[in-house]
Parts: sequence; C-alpha cells; structure tokens
Amino acid sequence: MAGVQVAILMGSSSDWEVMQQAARQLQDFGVGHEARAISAHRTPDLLDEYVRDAERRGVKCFIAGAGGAAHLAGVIAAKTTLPVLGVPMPSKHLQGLDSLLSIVQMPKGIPVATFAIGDAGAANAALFAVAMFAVTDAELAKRLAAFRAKQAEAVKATRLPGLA
Ligand code: RP5
Repeated sequence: MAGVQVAILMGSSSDWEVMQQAARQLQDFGVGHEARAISAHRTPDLLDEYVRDAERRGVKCFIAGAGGAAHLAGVIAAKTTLPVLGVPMPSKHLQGLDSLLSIVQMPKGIPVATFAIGDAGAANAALFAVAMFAVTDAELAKRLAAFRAKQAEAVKATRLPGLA
C-alpha cells in the first residue's frame, strides 16, 4: 500500500527502540508509514498540527506509543475520528503498568485500542492495522494469512531440548 497509511507517533525518541517493532512489521507487509516523536505535553501545538495534516494527507490510522502518564494516544483520539492504536511503553519505575492504565482507561466516547506493554504491543498494533486494511485489500489479506501460516509452522516444528 503506497503512500503513508499509518502514522506511528511516540512521546519521546527514547520510545523508538520499542516502537520500531511497529515500523518493521508494517515494512514487512509493504504498508506505507512514517514515524515521528511528538509529545502530547512537551509539544502540544505540534501534535495538533501533525494530526490535522496527517488527516489531510490521507493517513488512515495512528499508532501511538507513550510511557508514564501516557496521554498521547488519548489526545490524538480526541482530535481525530481515525482509529488510534495505543502502545504502552515499559517505564522505569512502574514497568509500564502506569502507561498501560493511562492508555487503556479512556473515558466513554473517545476510544483508544490498547495493546500489550512493549515490543509485543508495538508489533501487534501494526498487525492490527494490517488486519484492518486487509478487510478491503485482498492482496494484503493473503500476506496476512501467509504470515499466520508461517508462524504456525514454526511452532509445530519446535523441538524442546532434553532435560538439563
Ligand atoms: C513519555 O515519557 C514518553 O513517551 C516516554 O516513554 C517517557 C520518557 O520520556 P523521556 O524522558 O525519555 O523523553 O512522554
């Protein structure tokens, strides 16, 4: 899918190590995306401009990763009706539980789809975006089915080591 379909945002460049899992997954599926560090509290005006511009450019969903009092996904969701997929970052003091609760506990009316803390959440947010696009894109649906089949084969081929 050409053009930027998915905007990956994160509150800080320190989130990139985790959030690149989302970018990698989208790249593997050939889904156009871009990634930016924009903070809801440090650069609120820039976030506002970015979301408006992304909508104008035809972006179809946002993946937002943030940690601590993680309001990035919720603020994006407040500014757009496009789907927002939130990824809680592991945090120093509370290991990401703060991020998870901040993102998942959106009050009624402004939804944010929330994924697992860390790498799995970032990758799964991208896979979820792929699944959404695959509803109307047969080629992408085929690639997603092949990805699942390959994953299943890897599990079936697993042989556990003997007793230590
Ligand atoms: C959040 O604060 C960011 O999303 C990040 O997870 C966390 C720490 O940011 P830095 O202090 O590393 O910039 O806003």
